[in-house]
Amino acid sequence: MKLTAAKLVRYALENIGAEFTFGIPGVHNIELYDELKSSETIRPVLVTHEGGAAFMADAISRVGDSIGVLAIVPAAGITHAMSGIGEAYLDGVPMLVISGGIRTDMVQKFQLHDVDQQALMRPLTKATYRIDHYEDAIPTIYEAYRTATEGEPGPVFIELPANLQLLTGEVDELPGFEARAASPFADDEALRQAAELLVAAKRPGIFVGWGARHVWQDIARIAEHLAAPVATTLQGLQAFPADHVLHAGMGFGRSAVPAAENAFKDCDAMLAVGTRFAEICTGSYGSVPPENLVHIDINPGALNANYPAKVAVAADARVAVPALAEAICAHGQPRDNAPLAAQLAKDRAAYRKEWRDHKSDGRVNPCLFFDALRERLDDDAIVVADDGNHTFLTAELLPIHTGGSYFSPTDFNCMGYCVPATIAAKLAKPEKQVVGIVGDGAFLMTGLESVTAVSNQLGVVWFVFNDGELAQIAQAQEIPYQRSTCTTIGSLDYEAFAKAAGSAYVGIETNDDIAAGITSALKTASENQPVVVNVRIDYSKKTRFTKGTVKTNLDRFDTRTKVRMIGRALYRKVFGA
Ligand SMILES: Cc1ncc(C[n+]2csc(CCOP(=O)(O)OP(=O)(O)O)c2C)c(N)n1
Ligand SMILES: [Mg+2]
Repeated sequence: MKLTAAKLVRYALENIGAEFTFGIPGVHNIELYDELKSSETIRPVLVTHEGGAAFMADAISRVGDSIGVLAIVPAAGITHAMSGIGEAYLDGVPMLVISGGIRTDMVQKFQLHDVDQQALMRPLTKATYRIDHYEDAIPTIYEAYRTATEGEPGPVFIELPANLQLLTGEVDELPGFEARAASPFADDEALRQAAELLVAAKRPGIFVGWGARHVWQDIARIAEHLAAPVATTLQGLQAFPADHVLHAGMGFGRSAVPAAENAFKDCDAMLAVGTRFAEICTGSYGSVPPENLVHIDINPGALNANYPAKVAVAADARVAVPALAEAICAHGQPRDNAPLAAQLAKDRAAYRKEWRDHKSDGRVNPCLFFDALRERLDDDAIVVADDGNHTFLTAELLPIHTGGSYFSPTDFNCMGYCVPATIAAKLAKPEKQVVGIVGDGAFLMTGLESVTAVSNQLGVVWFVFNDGELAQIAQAQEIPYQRSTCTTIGSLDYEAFAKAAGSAYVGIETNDDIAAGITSALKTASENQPVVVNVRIDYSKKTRFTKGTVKTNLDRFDTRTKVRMIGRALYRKVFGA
């Protein structure tokens, strides 16, 4: 039969269960868009900027039941989308990036969008492909999907030249998709050793990342049997529910909340699952796990990379952790959890009190804001943060409950993620509440994507933490430099912006406005209208994460550099910056 490659790609995307594509059409993918329009199972979503499209595809993969797919033009679409592709790459999120390609059947040079896309995409993806033959179109999409989803997931790039989309070519058959069976392998001997090491420890602790999000119940069994506190990474905030009594908080060292710092102080063995001990979750490597480390990760490259493990298991947590839980629970009786649970509860309450007591001088106290938000959110609400001080405030002060989701741009650390990601999360899970916590600087980057939420009638709420600064960086400048540079941002009239872009608007100016403001925003969103909430937040109290991590970075300098830095800061303090 003779078919266009656009039709073949649509067929393959339908077979792998893709539900949405994100992007902007152009002459190089116009045929693909026409095919997508005819699909009964795929919804092509138009965005305002391909950077937003990539963040959306990433969020679909994180919360949805299908893989996030980009349908974008070559070169310009690719370069715009790179930020979101990079985020998915470093955060281990599957994605299919499908761009058109210049015509391969023309002799003329200097075609529109003619750059080496394969070279652009190679460092940001697990694999890159170009479909040059009709019979390769379907198998290439299937192979790309397997590569994106197997092992440590990540984005994969497929270039589809315009001529193959437009013209028909001969294919013998339309193969169906068969998933490869996941490997049930987990090293039994290693798991036995891991169980012995953890059971023998006096004060074992557990540290879970994004890779552990499917096994929280097994982690809970292990924690309860061993009376071990459970700390999470930033990406792993949803990997263990904050309403469990043994939940300690984000991180485990000096950059962690007090409950976690105290609970892990004398930790003599650690079980780490689905984390790479990367920079953020270790507070710039200031949090060091004990020598008796059991490390389980699907990526063998993450094991023994930053910290040596006594027992290293390269396996999917879904295979290894249930087996480890069995092995641990077979050892003796469960320990008494009550003293640890009581200590954690006390530390948690004390930290919140410290925040609530903080005077916010006519602005909004972050803890009172998160108290009120938690009270009004459903347990299974989806919370998306951007990157900045607001991220760490969310991590420290908004408990993510059982069934809830939290995610934010972590290891690529790309500002501008939140607004597009909330839109996709709501598309994937229309029945759930979806809220974004976004810095005012990050909102300026992708806030116009709110237009996409309006045109798709998506009731999401963006709580814009309006402090007038790129605070996370301003804070990192103020102590060592005694001044800040290029971190005061231009002001935006949020009410006028919301009106212009078609969103509803709510202002939360002081603590007195918090309860009514959140209630009204959530109500409007439940009526399928997006809402911009201008939260005049008080940032005068720093997070534990910022304080701990700034200290760690200063400590790392050699004496000469320390003297120079301190000397400069003192001079500026005395004589002015
Ligand atoms: C694309 C991009 N540019 C710059 C940075 C560096 N950066 C990290 S946090 C931050 C400040 C973010 O400011 P805002 O969005 O207002 O959030 P706040 O820290 O004030 O809560 C900056 C500039 C980044 N992570 N990503
Ligand atoms: Mg800000």
